[in-house]
Amino acid sequence: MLAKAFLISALAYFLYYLTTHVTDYWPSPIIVEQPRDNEIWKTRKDEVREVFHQSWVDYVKNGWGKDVYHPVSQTAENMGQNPLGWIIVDSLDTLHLMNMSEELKHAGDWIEHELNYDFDYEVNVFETTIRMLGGFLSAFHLTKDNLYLDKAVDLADRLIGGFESNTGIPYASVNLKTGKGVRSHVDMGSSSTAEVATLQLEFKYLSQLTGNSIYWRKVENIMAVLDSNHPTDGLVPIYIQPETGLYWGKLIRLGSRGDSYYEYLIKQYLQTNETVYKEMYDEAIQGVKKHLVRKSNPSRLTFIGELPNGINGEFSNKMDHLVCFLGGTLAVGATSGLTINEARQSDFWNPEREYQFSLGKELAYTCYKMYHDVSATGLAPEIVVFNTDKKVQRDFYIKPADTHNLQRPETVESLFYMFKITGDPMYREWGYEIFKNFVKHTSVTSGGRNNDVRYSCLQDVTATTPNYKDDLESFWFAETLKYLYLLFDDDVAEQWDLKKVVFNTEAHPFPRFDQNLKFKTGWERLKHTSPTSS
Ligand code: DMJ
Repeated sequence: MLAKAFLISALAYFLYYLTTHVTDYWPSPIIVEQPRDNEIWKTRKDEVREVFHQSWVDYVKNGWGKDVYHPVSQTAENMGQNPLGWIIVDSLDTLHLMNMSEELKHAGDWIEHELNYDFDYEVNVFETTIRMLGGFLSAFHLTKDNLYLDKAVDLADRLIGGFESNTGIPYASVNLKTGKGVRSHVDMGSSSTAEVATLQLEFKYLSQLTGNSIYWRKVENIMAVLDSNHPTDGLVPIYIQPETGLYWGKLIRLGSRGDSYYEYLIKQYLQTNETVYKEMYDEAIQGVKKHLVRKSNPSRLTFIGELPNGINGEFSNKMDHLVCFLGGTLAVGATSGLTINEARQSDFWNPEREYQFSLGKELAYTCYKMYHDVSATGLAPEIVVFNTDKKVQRDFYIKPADTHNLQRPETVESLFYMFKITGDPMYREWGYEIFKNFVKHTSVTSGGRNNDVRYSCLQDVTATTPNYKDDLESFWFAETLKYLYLLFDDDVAEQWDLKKVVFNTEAHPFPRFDQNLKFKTGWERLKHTSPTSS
């Protein structure tokens, strides 16, 4: 027994001696260092930056200054006779976020010396507002460079002519030189509801910056006219007539032409704290719950369908990828930009907010599945149709005309919000999976002028061989890569913090106005008498 104890202590001493005295001669054990979580996400964030950089360098080399770029053929053109800065202005704040200072300077110089909106050309009021005006305003917010504010004012003064209808509901387009509004050439001249109700953050911020009330008054009037239609359960048809201010047609959906009406209700509230918009939003979300939410079979994925013939018409199981903005918007609306734990402890927390938050979570999952379940690429198509038939064992199918992927942001946008609000790393993992699939299937690596790596929209996410669309949307730079970068980012600067900023629908961050509101809503909701529509 004694001998055994002696042997054990001798061995222990021997080992101790070896490790403390002869380490130089002893091979050190191979310790595989597991990268800490934040290192993994820093690496992944850098991967997003690298993809942005490759895409950007290719655009600079082969399409610089042009509004429309084709990354496969590496050709480019403008939409009109002169450039609008479509890609450059939309990308300013992402260049700033990713610390690409040389590229940002290059962009700023081009804007200063080459960009002039004084030409005879009709632009879409909404697209030009969210991308160009929004791009200038967030660039000003981040850099405080007056160049961007001056450009914003010049552009806004041209766009505002498009609001001069009988009712103040903007026409679809406006001539940049004359400031004259132009009715849509289709849909009986009506404008899209989402388009006229997605100008408010931009024009209100401009009023707040300049002290000029005109921008604010014009856009809040639109909200008053829309609300005076008394939409049933807060759900609005997707067209509106500028001359009468009445909704046109019956189609209700949260996809194309309807989407950001709902988004800007809550975002106007987040921006200015004006309760009238929160009231309208809550009403609309109640309407969504009552009329549009369904579960798929077999997995019971929550989805949002459409009502082609209005509230009392039949239900359609179709859901645009565009609807995927809603998950994140519901979450940030419910918590007002706080984390879920902070929000649940606040005085404002209530069952309605809890419902909105949980619906947001369910939708974010559904939208992730719209990527994950497409086996050929792991990328979502433009539109899916959900299955609610108990006999069919497939949650959704894709019609042949809807198989394309425009590298849209809505799903990764929602994952960004869900992660910031819940802190659950699962959302980052989902985002990374989607990012890797974008890299794998939308990168173009062969041919072209310089053989550079670049990224393109796809024709068909169900095809196993690359099927490029040869287009690059400016929101690839402005939104998709920005939200992915922010999703993986652990040190978000204040200028990007959800408690301090609200993102416009094109992912341009504007400050939330706290106490220093220069203007206030000047209209009140009217009592409902009878529903109106043309
Ligand atoms: C963007 O221009 C905006 O996010 C808009 O609200 C919807 N469509 C695109 C992105 O898909």
